[in-house]
Amino acid sequence: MKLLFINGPNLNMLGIREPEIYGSKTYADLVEFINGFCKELGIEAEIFQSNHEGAIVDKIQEALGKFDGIVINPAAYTHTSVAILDAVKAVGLPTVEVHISDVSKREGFRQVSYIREACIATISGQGFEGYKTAALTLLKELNK
Ligand code: CA2
Repeated sequence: MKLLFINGPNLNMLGIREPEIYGSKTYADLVEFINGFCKELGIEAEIFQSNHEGAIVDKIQEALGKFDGIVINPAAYTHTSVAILDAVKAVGLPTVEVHISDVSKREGFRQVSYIREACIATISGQGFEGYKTAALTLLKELNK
């Protein structure tokens, strides 16, 4: 099973500010956490982060034929990007949306998700653990 993990803008800044919202762990800690549970679960993982919408669209397109599913935290692009929504629809790979914070309890603009309609599930407010929940959701779906 090969999963692509995509992280959007500013997630590389985790742990540097706003620890009350995103925790005090860094992006390197997140990468270590994802690699750790993937090894445990026998998942082959690639982890990608970009601050650029087009780079994320390119990465989603390149996933076709290479990966079985996608876990994506589009960060701020969640709330703005039709291009990322269209890319996920175009490749048709099972995709789970994940957010570290509980976006449903935050500002109104964070409660809007363009990508959600193309995803099999949304995991929000579980911190880093949400990435594992997302991967397990994909495993279940792919083993059906
Ligand atoms: O909760 C999440 O995972 C988010 O996707 C994180 C995004 C935010 O724009 C979404 O609404 C919810 C932000 C990514 C990280 O932003 C930082 C801000 C300050 C300090 C460090 C990171």
